Amino acid sequence: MSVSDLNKLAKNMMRCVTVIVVLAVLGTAMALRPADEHPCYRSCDVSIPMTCTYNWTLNWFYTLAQPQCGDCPVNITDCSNPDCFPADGVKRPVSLVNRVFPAPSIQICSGDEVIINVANKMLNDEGVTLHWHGIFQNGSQFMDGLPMVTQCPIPSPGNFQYRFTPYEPGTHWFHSHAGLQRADGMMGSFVIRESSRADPHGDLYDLDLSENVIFMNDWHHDTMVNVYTRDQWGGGSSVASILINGKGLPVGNSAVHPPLEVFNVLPGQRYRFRVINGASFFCNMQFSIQGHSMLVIASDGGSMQPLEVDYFRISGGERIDFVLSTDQPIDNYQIQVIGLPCTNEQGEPSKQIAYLRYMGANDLPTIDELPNITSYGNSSFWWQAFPDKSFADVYASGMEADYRSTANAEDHQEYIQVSFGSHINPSTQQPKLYPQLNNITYYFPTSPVMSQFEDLPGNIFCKESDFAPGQCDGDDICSCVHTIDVNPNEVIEVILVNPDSHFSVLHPMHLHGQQFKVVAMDKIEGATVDMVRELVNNGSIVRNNNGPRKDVTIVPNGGYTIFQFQGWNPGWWIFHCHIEFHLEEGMGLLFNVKGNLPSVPKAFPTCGVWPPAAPTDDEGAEPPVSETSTASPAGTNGDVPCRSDPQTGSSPLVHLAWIVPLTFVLALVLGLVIGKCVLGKQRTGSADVSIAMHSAK
Ligand SMILES: *[C@@H]1O[C@H](CO)[C@@H](O)[C@H](O)[C@H]1NC(C)=O
Ligand SMILES: *[C@@H]1O[C@H](CO)[C@@H](O)[C@H](O)[C@H]1NC(C)=O
Ligand SMILES: *[C@@H]1O[C@H](CO)[C@@H](O)[C@H](O)[C@H]1NC(C)=O
Ligand SMILES: *[C@@H]1O[C@H](CO)[C@@H](O)[C@H](O)[C@H]1NC(C)=O
Ligand SMILES: *[C@@H]1O[C@H](CO)[C@@H](O)[C@H](O)[C@H]1NC(C)=O
Ligand SMILES: *[C@@H]1O[C@H](CO)[C@@H](O)[C@H](O)[C@H]1NC(C)=O
Ligand SMILES: *[C@@H]1O[C@H](CO)[C@@H](O)[C@H](O)[C@H]1NC(C)=O
Ligand SMILES: [Cu+2]
Repeated sequence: MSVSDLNKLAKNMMRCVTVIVVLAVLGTAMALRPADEHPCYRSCDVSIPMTCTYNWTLNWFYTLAQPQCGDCPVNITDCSNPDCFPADGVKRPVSLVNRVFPAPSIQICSGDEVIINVANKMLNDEGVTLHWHGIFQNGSQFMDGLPMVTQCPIPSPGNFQYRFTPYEPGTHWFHSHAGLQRADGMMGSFVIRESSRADPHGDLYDLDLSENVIFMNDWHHDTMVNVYTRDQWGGGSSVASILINGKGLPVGNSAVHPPLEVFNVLPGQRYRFRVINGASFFCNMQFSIQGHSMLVIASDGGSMQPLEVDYFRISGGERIDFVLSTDQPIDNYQIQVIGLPCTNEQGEPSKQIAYLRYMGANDLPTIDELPNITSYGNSSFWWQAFPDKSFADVYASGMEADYRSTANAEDHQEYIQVSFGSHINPSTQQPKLYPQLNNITYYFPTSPVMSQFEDLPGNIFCKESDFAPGQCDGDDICSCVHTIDVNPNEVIEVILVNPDSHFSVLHPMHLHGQQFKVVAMDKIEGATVDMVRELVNNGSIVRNNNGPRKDVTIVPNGGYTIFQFQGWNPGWWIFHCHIEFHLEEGMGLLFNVKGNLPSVPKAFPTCGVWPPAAPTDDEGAEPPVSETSTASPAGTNGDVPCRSDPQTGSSPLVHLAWIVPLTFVLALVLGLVIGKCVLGKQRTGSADVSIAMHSAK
């Protein structure tokens, strides 16, 4: 052996020692990992796909339950007792997953298999389905969780297993899609991470922690069925308050002080925050943080060109991810949320605050009532998400120049009027406003159309063209299982028109099964379908082919929104308003994307009417071609380990849940390194990088 060989060997030995030391440190940390973090919450830089199992029980429960809540909210300590849900300090029944709100968060890496075992134990025999909002279900179409479209409601008592492998990174969420249950608490966050190498914004943030999810929702002091029936037949409804991660102060009751949500941060870091608006009412929300600007990097899982803003507006169903630099003086800062245009019982905009607390700041102040929060801008423009940015800035901001479609090569255009139609209510003989699409009230089929198509009479389906012009514009209500066919892989351009400029309601429209690309959006004087058609046809509307990829979009009240998607994912995918009453009253339709569906899972539950309806000629829709297809897409991440990891902090042990699989991988790396050491071969720098992998900045 030459001297230089000896030097190499010594260097290699040093590397081996370093790896062993790192493994020892990680092993210790692993032993300290809190038991309540799911093992699937981990760094996705070195990711071997995992199977992530969650056992969930769905129950009716109660805010400030006894004995769980003890003296809460009088004694704040008691409010953090296990199973205590203080909400905004007002007692009411709630329907929850595992008795927590928001529901347990799912935090996985792209390509993990997710298994959710659901036990429905709702006492009043309510059927349930859970929908995974933002997840395409490509290859697992039957898991979309839509009652009477993809599955039968899970009976109570009853069990169902959701099983799918999602590849779409981003901030997503899940919620009951049956009846009005979501508003009573059955919802939570679903975060899919990818390796920082795969994330186009991976170098813009240092920390991406499970605790930095901000789940917001409107909150009512009664069950949603009571709120709804009162609205329909008793008169009036309002939003009592807003919750941030299930916490908040009530309005107008300074005697009650339930705890507010606190996000603890270290100075000098760049945190990725993930905001979800889980609203059930028409509660767009304005979001801002005192003293801080935010760098918006993604919405609904689609990456955007980074956009620095002081505040943003987010509608029900939407998600916005931003990077927060903790570069301000050490202090407590209010995170301020105000509902647009949802108002509380006092007729004021609903609002809430949480705290951003720098480590080392003074104790949080106790406040008796919520501060006044300014709602910025002219209410005519509340549909704009980023009002201090020009429309062109935002809608030119998608990261992919083209989302699986060629520029402007729309094979197929559909105009959809999103509006309230005035029709005679058959039970009162009085005119009433019905939320509709193309003047049609959607109703759900009587058996799941995807798994029991042959059990459905063909005459329940319809298309807009089945009606004479004006037929659905009068006293009578047109209603059916409204469908629009999409041919395999065709690009479809949807032009949404909302003529209701006289209502302040902004409908957040959500598509299941894929993302779309928003290419244009504006408010115009006297918007009608005919007028927008003329503008489209005479070339006055400029489409933006770099529009963001999203799964929820607002339609301005008195305006239009244009989006495109491609029929690459076969299935029956609902497109609906995310305001809960509006969907239940019929503001939805099904896109029937033709193509080969996987075969129906063995022994999949069935349901329907009895006696069965006599089969009629199929007027509205074609049965999907059924073909066995079990292939799942190959993972694209996890093949190259080793690089600075923005997802994990160095200090709080809470964030070390990823260590189990990581240790396994590092053990493999160690094996390799030792092998190389023993063989005396020179290595390149890659082993060093793996050591640097979790170093926090
Ligand atoms: C879920 O429940 C099954 C059956 O009771 C049990 O075997 C499994 O360990 C549970 N898994 C988790 C993650 O709790
Ligand atoms: C609050 O409750 C905790 C435990 O239930 C108790 O130890 C503490 O003394 C109480 N604090 C006050 C101010 O009563
Ligand atoms: C909010 O504004 C109103 C009217 O401008 C004022 O009366 C009230 O005191 C303010 N509340 C707070 C908490 O500042
Ligand atoms: C808000 O904008 C509308 C439409 O441009 C305009 O008519 C109205 O005057 C504005 N209101 C205020 C208070 O500026
Ligand atoms: C739908 O309503 C609009 C007006 O809101 C009307 O112009 C149109 O003819 C209606 N369509 C049908 C099919 O009734
Ligand atoms: C397109 O149609 C609109 C509405 O009729 C009209 O105002 C506009 O001038 C037309 N533009 C062109 C380029 O023809
Ligand atoms: C959908 O799944 C199929 C089959 O598993 C796969 O080939 C295809 O790439 C997937 N499509 C997308 C867009 O992920
Ligand atoms: Cu709506």
